[in-house]
Amino acid sequence: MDITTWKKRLSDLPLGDIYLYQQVGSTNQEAEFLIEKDAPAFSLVAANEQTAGRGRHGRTWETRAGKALAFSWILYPEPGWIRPESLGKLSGLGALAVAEVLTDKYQLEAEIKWPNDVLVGGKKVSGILVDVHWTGTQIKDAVLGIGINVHQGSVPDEQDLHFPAISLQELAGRKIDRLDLLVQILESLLKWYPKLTSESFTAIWREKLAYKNQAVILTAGEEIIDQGTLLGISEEGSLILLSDDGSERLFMTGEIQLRLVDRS
Ligand code: BT5
Repeated sequence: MDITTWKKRLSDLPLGDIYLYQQVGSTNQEAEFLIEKDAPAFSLVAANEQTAGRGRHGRTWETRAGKALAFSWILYPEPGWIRPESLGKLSGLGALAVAEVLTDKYQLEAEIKWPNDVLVGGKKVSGILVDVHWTGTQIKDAVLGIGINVHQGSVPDEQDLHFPAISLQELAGRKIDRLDLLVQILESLLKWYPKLTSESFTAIWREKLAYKNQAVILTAGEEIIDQGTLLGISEEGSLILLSDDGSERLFMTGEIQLRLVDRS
């Protein structure tokens, strides 16, 4: 990562401050430190390598040097798009921006595996991690972290994965420029963020939802929470499941993991 070139190009976008690192523990963690030092809204934190990249619920996310994109976007409640009831949509925002770019710019059929993964051909190419910080019952800030496997060699060894993964380069069959990809995704984030509470946002998110009308299992850790047919996403971003007992249920992001039922 040539920090000078990256900074110059990224400065054309309406972001806050731009923080670029050759190596950090986690860009989401770094964003938290920068928020404490009053980093402005829409600041970007990106790294060439993460040594302690974070997934959800204490899991890890691998970002090998020079192979992937790992970045975090700093958001504050003003000017009013993030509210407690729209927080469930922030993972969707990240996933939607990545999926939209993969489809529009790289001609790939990208799908969103609720709540936070982007899949192509059933394999994970990107993961999203949203960290929200509160002051009492008020949202103080939110950090939207996005990791994307870009080049060959970015995908962790199979034994370290719970779910099959792939790189964008393997999918696209051509060389990918990480800076172009980052700019494209930021443009999509900037476009969709003001529409977070609009119906058009939910509509396109639903359109890109993986496993629609398929049999799925919802788990939390080792525990099966529910099983049924995935119907869609509610206006607030909850998953709608037609449970096998016939009732329709809503699930908020929380600890929940989703997988297809293997009918083979
Ligand atoms: C995620 O968690 O998918 C969220 C990943 C978010 C990463 C970004 S990078 C920038 C920002 N800074 C951070 O520190 N994090 C964010 P989850 O659904 O919990 O998936 C984690 C699981 O994915 C792990 O337990 C591994 O099995 C697998 N995994 C780890 N690294 C991977 C990779 N590079 N590609 C695909 N799967 C991976």
